[in-house]
Amino acid sequence: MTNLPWEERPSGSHEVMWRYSANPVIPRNLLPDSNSIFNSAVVPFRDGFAGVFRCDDTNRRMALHVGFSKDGITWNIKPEKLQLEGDYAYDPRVTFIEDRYWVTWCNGYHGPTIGIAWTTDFETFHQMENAFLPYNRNGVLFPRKIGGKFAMLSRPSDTGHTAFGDIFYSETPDMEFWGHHRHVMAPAPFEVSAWQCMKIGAGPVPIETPEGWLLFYHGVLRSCNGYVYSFGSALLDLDRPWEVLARSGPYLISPQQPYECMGDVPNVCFPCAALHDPATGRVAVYYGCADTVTGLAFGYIPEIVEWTKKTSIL
Ligand code: BMA
Repeated sequence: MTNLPWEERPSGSHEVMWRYSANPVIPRNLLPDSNSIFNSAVVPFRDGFAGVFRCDDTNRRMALHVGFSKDGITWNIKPEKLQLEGDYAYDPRVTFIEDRYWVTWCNGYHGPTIGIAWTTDFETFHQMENAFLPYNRNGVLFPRKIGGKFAMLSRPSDTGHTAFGDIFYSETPDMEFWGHHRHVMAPAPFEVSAWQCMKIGAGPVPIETPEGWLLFYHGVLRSCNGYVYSFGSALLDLDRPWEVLARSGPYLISPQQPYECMGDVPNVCFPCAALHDPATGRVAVYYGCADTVTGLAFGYIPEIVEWTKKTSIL
């Protein structure tokens, strides 16, 4: 994929990942009645990109909307929400596996759990059964079968603003019956890596590299002023992804810019999607900023992999 949104590392910068200079790329009021558009997922589609966006409306109802873009930066988001079974829908991820696009999201069914649907055209969506019992969030599919099964990372939680959370792995032969649950990662000890010491959750669809699955994940610190969401990276074993090979001690991106520090929920950087170009190693990560707008950050996969190993806290 050569047409991914991209900007080179600013001269003089030593950051492993850097922000797009024109962030945020999606304003909160792109739709006539949107309060905020953030924590959203995009994939290559036809000669451009398609996405499933978290749009909270001005009733503050959470729903998913489809959008299309030629360049990954300027988006045409449909004003109609996706019709899905569930009390609410938020924090989508989209994965292409074999012959179709799979959407996972946090679906309201007696509390949050993981909804699943597939589409081939981003017009018609076929909703499956929820993957798990409530309560769960951050369901993220791998982009191919592993050991002959579809595989998902998720984060069991509670009904509220969960003050705990580990990442688990589950698999299924048919996208309906899930099992073989494995523990992947717990929050880090406070004195080792505090940005990820309260809870963690998978972000974008993992990226396959020769060194393992590159996983961007968010981590939460509880400060005296509330939760702070940053993101870092881990490498998971290609065949046994519940085995963590490396895990960054420092964060890659933490809330520092005004649009990340100010908004409906201050101090949140929450990644849900990544576009990458295997030939050049470039990666563009879409992340929700302050639960209000959507931003982009860039990096080179080989550099991020090396940095993850070099800074690993394992
Ligand atoms: C999490 C989810 C995310 C949100 C984050 C920060 O629990 O609700 O959608 O971005 O909190 O508010």
